Amino acid sequence: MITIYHLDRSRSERPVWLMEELGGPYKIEHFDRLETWEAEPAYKKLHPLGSSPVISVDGTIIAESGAVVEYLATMCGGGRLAVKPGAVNYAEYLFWFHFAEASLMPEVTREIMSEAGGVPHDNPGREYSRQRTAKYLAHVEARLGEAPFFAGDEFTAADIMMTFVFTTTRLFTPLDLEAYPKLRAYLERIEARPAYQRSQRIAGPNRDRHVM
Ligand SMILES: N[C@@H](CCC(=O)N[C@@H](CS)C(=O)NCC(=O)O)C(=O)O
Repeated sequence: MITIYHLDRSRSERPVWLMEELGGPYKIEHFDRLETWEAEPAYKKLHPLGSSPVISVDGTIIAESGAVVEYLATMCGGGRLAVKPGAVNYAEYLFWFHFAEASLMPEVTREIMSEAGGVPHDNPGREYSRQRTAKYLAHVEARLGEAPFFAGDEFTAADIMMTFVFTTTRLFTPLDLEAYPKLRAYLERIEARPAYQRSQRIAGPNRDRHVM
């Protein structure tokens, strides 16, 4: 049995959405953040990293978004949300799947932390980070001009990795998407997906506490 330990307003939206795309089955346990935004102590005890997401699969604990999403995409639903080695778009799939947490999210998080810590906007580190983010967003925009989804013609787990950066994350920092029309159109397509909508009712920032 798969249990998703969902931390409020966090990356654990990803596995919930993935399992909704696949039609389950899974269980969910909800956890809150403290006023400092840290995860509540019970969440910290689930894994030594103390960060979201964390899932358990038949008693085995898995943390870190990429590992969690790759595990579920490969092991569940006949692997239909993972692109297989040898497929023509395998390299694109790998790139976007990993780019989300390895490159894009660290820059966006730096901006969130800088804002929260009152770092001046003209701080050199902050400016460097903003330049990198702009370069990354231009790359995202170019990709979405070539293909409807990050890995190509089909929706895959790479979309699940990428989307969180542009949705709930933006509650924490004002990432302006005005200059990225293809990205905005993509997000509209994503937000229209029934499974995404279900996952938001279950685990989104305005979740319906009566659902799961
Ligand atoms: N790269 C990690 C980042 C994990 C992470 O920082 N998660 C945040 C939530 S989105 C968190 O747990 N924050 C609360 C805390 O660290 O107490 C991943 O993708 O799993």
